[in-house]
Order: sequence, then C-alpha cells, then structure tokens
Amino acid sequence: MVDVAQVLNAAGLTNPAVIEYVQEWADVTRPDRIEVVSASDDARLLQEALDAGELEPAGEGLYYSQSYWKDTARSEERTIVATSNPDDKGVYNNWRHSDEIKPVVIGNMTGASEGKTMYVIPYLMSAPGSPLEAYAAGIELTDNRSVVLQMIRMARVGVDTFNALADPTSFVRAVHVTGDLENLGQGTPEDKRYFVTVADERTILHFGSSYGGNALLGKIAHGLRQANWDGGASGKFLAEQYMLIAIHDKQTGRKYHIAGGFPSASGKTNLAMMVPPDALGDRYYVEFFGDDIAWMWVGDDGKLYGMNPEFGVFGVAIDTNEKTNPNALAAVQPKTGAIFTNTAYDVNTHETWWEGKTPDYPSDVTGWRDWKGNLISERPEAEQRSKDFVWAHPNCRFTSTMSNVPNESPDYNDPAGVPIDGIIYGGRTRDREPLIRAIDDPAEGVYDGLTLGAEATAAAEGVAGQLRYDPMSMRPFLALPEGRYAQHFLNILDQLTDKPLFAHVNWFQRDADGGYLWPGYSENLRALLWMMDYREGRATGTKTPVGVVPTKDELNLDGLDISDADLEQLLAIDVDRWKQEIELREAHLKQFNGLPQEIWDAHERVAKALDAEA
Ligand code: SPV
Ligand code: MN
Repeated sequence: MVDVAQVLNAAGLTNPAVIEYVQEWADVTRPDRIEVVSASDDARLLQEALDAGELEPAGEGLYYSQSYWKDTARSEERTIVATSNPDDKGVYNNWRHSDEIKPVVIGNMTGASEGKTMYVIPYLMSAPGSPLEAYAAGIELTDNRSVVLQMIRMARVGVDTFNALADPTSFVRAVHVTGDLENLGQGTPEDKRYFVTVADERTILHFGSSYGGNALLGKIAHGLRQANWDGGASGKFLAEQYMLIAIHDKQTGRKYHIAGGFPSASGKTNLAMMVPPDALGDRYYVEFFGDDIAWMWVGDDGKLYGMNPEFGVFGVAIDTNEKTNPNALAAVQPKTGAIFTNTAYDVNTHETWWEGKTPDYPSDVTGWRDWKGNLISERPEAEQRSKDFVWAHPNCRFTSTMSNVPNESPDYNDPAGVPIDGIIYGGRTRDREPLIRAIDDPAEGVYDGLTLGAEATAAAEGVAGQLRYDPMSMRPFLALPEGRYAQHFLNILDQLTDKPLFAHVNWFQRDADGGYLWPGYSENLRALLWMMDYREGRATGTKTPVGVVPTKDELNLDGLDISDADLEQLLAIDVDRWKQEIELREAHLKQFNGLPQEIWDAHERVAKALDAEA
C-alpha cells in the first residue's frame, strides 16, 4: 500500500483535505504508485510515454497518440449529472440520484488502477487571481499518462499554483480511471462506462475512456458541467460552451469582445483563430481568447466580463488547412509540444495527415498507417485513396497550448477578464437563418440561444431542415435543468447596466444547387463588424420580425466578390419558413419545466410579429 500522506507531503501538497481526498480514491482504485504532477514534469513524462510506446514522435517536439478504436469521442448516452435532489432533473442533463449511480461507478473503479500509477494533477481553470478562482481549482486523479500530458496542455497544472489559492480546501474532486478499454462492452447493454458529474458534491467520476472530452476532466466535466452547476448555485456566473475573441480596430484603437456558442464541430475553433481577409487586414486584427469555453460574470462597472478557463486547445484536425485555419496549423508546428490523436501517421517520416489537411493524399503511401494503426499500403490499391475509406478518424484531434496560437490575445492571462460586447449563436442551417440578425431585446437573445440548433445530419436523426436543438450549444454539458438555467441566465443579464448585444449568425446557407452562398472562414469577420457597427449606432439595418438584418451597403464587402442576388438571399427572411420553425420551437420549449415567463413572452412576441407580416 502506498503511503499517500508521505507522497503528497514530499511533493508539497500538505493540505489535509487534499490528502484525505487522494487517500479515499486510492483505497478504491488501488494503484501501485502515486505521483504528483506539475507542468514542469512535462519533458520527463513525454520521454516516459515515448519509451512506453504510448506516444510516438511526430516531428521535433511533436507527438502522436492512437486511441483504442472504440474510444474516440464523447459518449452522451453514458454521461450523467447526479445530485441528491430529484428536482434537478432536466431534459438534457441525464439526471440520476447520486445514491443510485455513485455505487455503480465506484464498483467499476474498484481495483481498476492495480499495477498502474495514480497521477495527482492539481489544476486551475482560470488565471490565478480571477474573481472566479474559487470555482476554478480542481485535482484530477488519473491512471493514464497521456491524459496527464494533455491536461498539462489544457489547464494550468502545478502544485505551486494550487498552493497559492486563497482557499486550497475548496476544489473539484475529479477522478478519472481508464479501465480495461478492450473489455468495457462499449455500446452494448453491458456497457461499463460512466461519466458522472456529482454536481452538488463537486465530484466528477469518469470511468472507461481515455478520450479528451471524457478524460481531461478540467475541460468538459469541470469547465462546463460542474461550472454550469456552480454558476447557477452561487448565482454568480455563466459557464458556456462559447468561443471568445476580440476584434481590434487598429484605426480607432477600439477592441470589441465577442463570445459565441455553436454546437460542437460547427467551426468555433476556425472562427476564434481567424486571420482577417486581406482587404481588411490593414485595419482589423482578431485576437484569440478561447475556442470552446467562456466563464462570464457581472463586473463592478455593470458590464458582462468573460474569460476562457482553459490553457490550451483541443481542436478537430479534419479540414484544418492554410485556408480554413492557418493559426491552428501554426500551433502544431515542430517544437510546440502538440499532441495529435487518431490522425493518420507515417511510421517512416513521422508525419501526420488528416483529410482536408492538403488537397491531395500524401504521394507515397508506403509508411502510412490509418487511425486504427493499419498500414494503408496493405489495403487494395483502389481503396487506398477512395472516399469510402478514411485515413484519419473524423474526430481526430490536436492538443496544443494557448501560447502556441499566433493570435493569442495579450489579455488572455488577465485575471480581470474582458468586457463582452456581443454574444452570438450559430448552427449549420441551409436556409431560413440569414447571415446575421441582431437581437435588441436581451430576453429574446436568451430565447434565441435556447432555440439554437443545427441541422440533423443523418436521416435517422430527423427530417431535412429540422433542427436538432442544442440550447446555447450546451445540450451535452448542462448540469442545471433547463428552466433554472434560463432563469439564471436572465438574472445575470438583469444585473448588467451595459448589456452585450445578441445576434444569430449563419455561415452555411445554401443556394438551390446546394452550394454555399457565403464563403465563410475569414470572411465571417464582415458579419461581426456589422454587428459592432449596429451596436454603436453606425448602422441601423432593417427591422424584421426575428431581429435586425444588415442592409446590403452596411456590410463591409471590400475585396469580396459576391453577387447582389446571393447577398439578397443571405439577408432575406422567409416568413413562411420561420412560421414553421416557430411551431417546432414551441414544442421544443414545452419540454422544459419552469421555463421563465420572460422566455415565453419573447416567443410570443416573435410569433406575433411573424403573423403580422403575412
Ligand atoms: C466538443 O465536443 O464540443 C469538444 C471536444 O469541445 S470534447 O472535449 O470532446 O468535448
Ligand atoms: Mn466543444
């Protein structure tokens, strides 16, 4: 048996609350060794992982990891929010009573770290000194070295940071146990995986996966689910799956901060790392704060403040290239310490490749392995470069620290956060949603967020044109039940004397032939510039029942080749399509218990305004 107190004391973790916590879980999982980790251990742990074959070299200071083939993504069915109060049950939080679910997970974790090392990772999901620091501290326990290496990239990890906390007894207890991945019955009725946030105990129990979204507990489980709960319970802050950027107007010196929620995999990372189009680059620069999570609170000056609690980026690699996201490519260059997961990998040259990285496949197939580790050259030649066979997993990822991203904001580490001027929502919608519509009324903004969705992709998931609703892009990450969440959101907005402007954006409208009407990527800046012009009275737009859309001449189109007809369609409101949508929204919102009257009033206002158009 390891002497927990001795190991922790020797590493500088002397707080009895910490020792008691680690002891409790070491008694359950029974590791052979315990090791406390700080970011300064990175180089040694990388070498150990290379020696053990857990990582492979992918160029100088770059690493490749391949996961078990059934362990490549988050599993929403196995993700649970538990508390001791049945009133906490929502539609999307997959609520279970903690008395019922905890013993099951603990049962699966029992003895599951035998023969392994338990790493103790003290971390902080904020800059030190942030007004939300009290909600940001955690200690992850994991029996997986690759998870440690990714945590070091994704959170501020270290004993010193932890010991400097104002209150080092208040931390999230985040327990990760990998389990025997080849024998967990993934996707069968005997599935042993559980990803449980016991929200009212500030305890996270994740068993059965080493995939980032399931295993880097600072990120999704703490940064979103636990923080969503803590924000509501304290009434103090919002924790949202939002990107966060600043648009710097070099001509006026003004910086506009915009946060935005988009359902997973709809381009938040590309938006947040944006390089302005050439014609606008002399005047504007986009600063990157974060691509996935924003915590927001009411500042002393009555403005909404926000920050990214993460320390790195866990981005989808597929389709990342010089056009879609040059800054992401820069963040995974040699010597950045980036880790690739489940891309294709060349055993001879140590290169990585994914679909969409380059227009063509690598020319010499000889050393290339697909994401499952099979040599591509051993497949029938006709298949090797065919659309039916993928080299990289669709959810292959890169992990790199914020400081590797060239447009990282100089204010990213500022504990004071930044004032939020605008909040945008957007999902993939082929029609109905214009390029941008500004929403003046804050309750209508929250209503818009609650009815955010993305088009169903597979036929089985829904009817074409019908949305899979994803409230505020938080569907997989909600801990609060929806009614209470909506009320909490409104309460935060009510406290602001200078409120952010809401807007809904859509980069994905299609023409009759299925082609995209808008070029997207860096050109998206043009819609956001209009939003800030509108907020500050430099543009007035056209009022519609669903918000204010830009007039054609208000959009800055310098250097953009786009036809008048396309532009008109991009800014048009199809009242009949909107009326259909209103009925679907009504059914969607009716699922939620205790939805605030203000949200229903907003819904009625929009519905009536549409009726008046007919
Ligand atoms: C997402 O899926 O929205 C992510 C990546 O940000 S994961 O960590 O898998 O949740
Ligand atoms: Mn995300």
